[in-house]
Amino acid sequence: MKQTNTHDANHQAPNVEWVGAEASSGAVTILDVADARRDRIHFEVAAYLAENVPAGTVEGRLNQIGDDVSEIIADHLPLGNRLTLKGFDDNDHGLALIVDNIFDVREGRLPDTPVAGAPDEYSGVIRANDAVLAGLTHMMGQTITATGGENGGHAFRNVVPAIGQENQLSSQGSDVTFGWHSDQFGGPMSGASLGSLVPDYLNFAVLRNREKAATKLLFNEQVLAELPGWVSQSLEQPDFVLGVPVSNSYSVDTAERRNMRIIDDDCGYAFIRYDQQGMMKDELSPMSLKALGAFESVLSLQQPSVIINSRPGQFLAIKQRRMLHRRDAFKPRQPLMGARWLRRAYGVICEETRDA
Ligand SMILES: O=C(O)CCC(=O)C(=O)O
Ligand SMILES: [Fe+2]
Repeated sequence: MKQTNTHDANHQAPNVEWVGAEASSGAVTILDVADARRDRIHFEVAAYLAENVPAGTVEGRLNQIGDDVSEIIADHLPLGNRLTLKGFDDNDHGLALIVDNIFDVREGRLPDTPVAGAPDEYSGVIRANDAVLAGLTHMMGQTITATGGENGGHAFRNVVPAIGQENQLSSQGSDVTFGWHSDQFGGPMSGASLGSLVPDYLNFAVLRNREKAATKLLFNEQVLAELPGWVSQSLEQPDFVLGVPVSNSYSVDTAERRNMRIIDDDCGYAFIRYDQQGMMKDELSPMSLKALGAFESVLSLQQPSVIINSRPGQFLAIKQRRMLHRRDAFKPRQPLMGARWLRRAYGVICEETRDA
């Protein structure tokens, strides 16, 4: 049974499709926030920002802002919601969390979707939404992380159909399917050790999505259950080479990227380090190549575990150590100033990846 908090539910249920029903049992938690609570949160966050960060980006003081805004949010959410957010990381069965109706996405206030590049700093409603995104992640125990070689070092990434990148296999593409992958960095994350390169959480603020382009999730346990033993054994060897994601500017030539395990024990879970487009196959041993091929044919047969047809105003947090994700090709809405727009922030939480 999915857990749905109906306490404040004056909105239609978020659009979540359960495909691999068995694997998804209890995996997605959905909270819904009443308009009045959302409005009070945004009113207070705007006042907080006006006083504490009168100008400039919220990124410079994100830790402080995340802590402070998490308290503002906590003041206005029912106890049940607060406990769900706080306990989510410890809930082994919970893989994705949706908070409906938490961002301010009124069309008159949102700027145009930044399909041609974004300003270095936002003002107004985007700043407030970013602060709320940070506050929610802090309530969940996360610290937002960024890396110099990805997204210009910015903590918030605009996931938009960018002009000129239509065919790019990245979060800013659109015409092509961005296949199953887990996000990883080509270089060190702030607040985390180099060894892992894996942000624990992907967090999204959904600002626009009239295209209804879905975020599809494939739970690792669903994939691993389908793999023959020899394939998983081989994928657990540090024999694979993972290219640098298109959106990163790091070099592939680091020991970390050249001696990768596709299946890895990461903070007590079997993590799948994989990018359909990013695997480098030239240097692999015949055995590794064969195992990778077998893995990819299993992947190609999988239905998503869950399809999230995210709606504007939603917060979506996914435990990316526990799943792969993808976004299929879609047609951006014209004019592009109203096209799909998510703000994404990576979060770290796992002790092993924190700075020692
Ligand atoms: O656009 C989406 O739904 C997800 C894109 C993606 O893979 C990411 O932002 O990491
Ligand atoms: Fe991704």
